Amino acid sequence: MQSELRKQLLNAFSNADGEYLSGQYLADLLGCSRTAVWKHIEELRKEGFELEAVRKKGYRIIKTPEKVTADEIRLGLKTKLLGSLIHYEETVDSTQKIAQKLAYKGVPEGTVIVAEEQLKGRGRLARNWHSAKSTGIWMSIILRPNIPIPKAPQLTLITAVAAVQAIEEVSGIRAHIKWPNDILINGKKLAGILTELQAEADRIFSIIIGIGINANQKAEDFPEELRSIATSIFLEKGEPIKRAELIKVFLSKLETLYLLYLEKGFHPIKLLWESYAISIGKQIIARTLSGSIKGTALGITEDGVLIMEDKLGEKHYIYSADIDLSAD
Ligand code: BT5
Repeated sequence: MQSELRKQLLNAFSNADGEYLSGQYLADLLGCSRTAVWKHIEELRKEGFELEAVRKKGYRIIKTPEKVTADEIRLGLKTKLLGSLIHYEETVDSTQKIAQKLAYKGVPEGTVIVAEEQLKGRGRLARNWHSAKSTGIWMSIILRPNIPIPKAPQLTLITAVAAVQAIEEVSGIRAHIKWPNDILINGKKLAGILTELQAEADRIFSIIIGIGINANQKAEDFPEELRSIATSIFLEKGEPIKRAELIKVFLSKLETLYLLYLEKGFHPIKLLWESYAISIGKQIIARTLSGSIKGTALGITEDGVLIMEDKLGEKHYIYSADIDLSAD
């Protein structure tokens, strides 16, 4: 966790927009000594920030590290709710696991857990999520919406819209959503979402949204078995992106959509979601835990449930499944 002082210091640097800030100015702003300011500056340098110190002028940030530390995300973050607390670790088993523990402890809504590397990143149904070091975004977000339990899967669709919007803004790449939780580009998986619930009786305690976005992987960073089905922004665009930048834009998009959802319900999200979806109108196979259904994807309901029609004209409502788009 980061200190309040560090947050203020980084806010000051992001507001200064590359201008120098004097040691005295920062000391007054933070209500601490100039030596304490200097200590914080040294900490930032250890994290990989390059700070220039010029006599009589002060400090300015000239380069930020290609890391996803709390400080790096905090610098210029425009959200109010998401990222109010940022928990960063270099290596974890799974950010979801840490989020579960923190959520039980009662950390504030909007707490973000992010890591450079996951050793046991997980997908749905206990599948693995490959999370190589410092290549992608491996992150969990704790939310506490006051909604009935059956509506919780809507958060997956909201997150997917935010991810597509953020990826497009940062990289120029227009990805698509495959219901419910896949972000695809040219048929390959660029990102995945895992929404987990902590609930008791009929009350949601917290919803933990996990998102993995492949950012800067080269082909050889993926294990053999994923190379034909996974891709990264780097592989699609030919140049790397700053992961912290993508996180900031993503959190900001997610916050806007989440607040819209709390105020107006799922309908406005549904319309956005449909504009990014690829499965609609196509022949698909939905593999559910109780068997497979083949048919045409007609769309989603006002609640985000997938509607399919089989060849006998019978409609099916799919709450949870893996979708195969390659059915004929
Ligand atoms: C997902 O599951 O797509 C959800 C992925 C969520 C990952 C995030 S990272 C932060 C947070 N912490 C965690 O531990 N998890 C979340 P699913 O729809 O079940 O897809 C899993 C399948 O995607 C695997 O069986 C592989 O086929 C494939 N896959 C695994 N790693 C991948 C990667 N890095 N890129 C693309 N595909 C991958």
